[in-house]
Amino acid sequence: MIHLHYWPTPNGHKITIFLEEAGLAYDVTPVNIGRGDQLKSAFLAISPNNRIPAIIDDSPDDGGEPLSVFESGAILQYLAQKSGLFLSNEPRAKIMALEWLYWQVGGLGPMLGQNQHFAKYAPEKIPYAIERYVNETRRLYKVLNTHLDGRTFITGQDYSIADMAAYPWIVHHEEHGIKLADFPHLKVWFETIRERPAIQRAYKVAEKVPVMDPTQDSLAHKILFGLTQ
Ligand SMILES: N[C@@H](CCC(=O)N[C@@H](CS)C(=O)NCC(=O)O)C(=O)O
Repeated sequence: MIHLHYWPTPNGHKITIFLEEAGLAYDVTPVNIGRGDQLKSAFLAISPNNRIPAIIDDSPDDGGEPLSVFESGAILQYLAQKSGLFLSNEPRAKIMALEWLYWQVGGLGPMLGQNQHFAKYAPEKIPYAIERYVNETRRLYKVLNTHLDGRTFITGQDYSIADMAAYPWIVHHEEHGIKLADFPHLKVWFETIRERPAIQRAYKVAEKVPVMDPTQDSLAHKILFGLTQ
C-alpha cells in the first residue's frame, strides 16, 4: 500500500494521476499547506523540504522497512520502477522521459509558480517580475509545443511519467496568461490527456479536500509566503 501525503496542487495531482493510472492501492493523508501541516515534525520526517507530495511505501520491493520518498519527480520515478509502468526500459525512450521529467520539476513548475506568485499573490505588483515570468512561461510553453509536434505524448506514442508531471501545470494555462490555441500541438496533447478516465478520477480525489485560495485566506498567505518558515 502507498500512503500519499497530499494537497490538491499541481505537484500533488501528479501522484494521484500516477496511482490512478497504475491502479496501485493507496490512501491519502491531507497535508493542509495553508495551515502549516507541512511544517510539523511528523511530516518533516518524510519530507524534509516541507513541501508536498511525499509517499510512504509500506511494502518496498526489498522487503525491508517502510520507505518514504519526497520530491514529485523522484516519487514518479520510484512508482514507475516499482510498478513497471509508464517509464520505458528502452534506453532512448527512458532518457527522453527523464529529460522531460527533470525539465518539468526544474523549469516548468518553478517558473509557472513564480508567474502565479507575482501575478496573483505578491502584495505589490512589480512589473519587471511579472513580465519576466510571463515571458519565461511563454518560452516554456513554446518549448513543449515544439517538442510535441509529431508526437502524441512526450516520448512519442507512449504515455509516461513525463506527461503526468507536466499535465497538472498546463491545466492552469489561463492563470498563466496563456491561450492554448497559440500552442496547437500542446493543445491536442492536453485535450488527449484530459479525456483519460484516470485523470478524471485523480481530480475527484482533490474534491474531497478543501481548497484554500491565499488571495482570500490571509493565514494561508502568511504561512505560504510569509517569513514563518
Ligand atoms: N520540487 C517539489 C516542489 C513541491 C512543492 O512546491 N509543493 C508545494 C505545493 S505545489 C508545497 O508543498 N508548498 C508548501 C509551502 O510552500 O510551504 C516537488 O516537485 O515535489
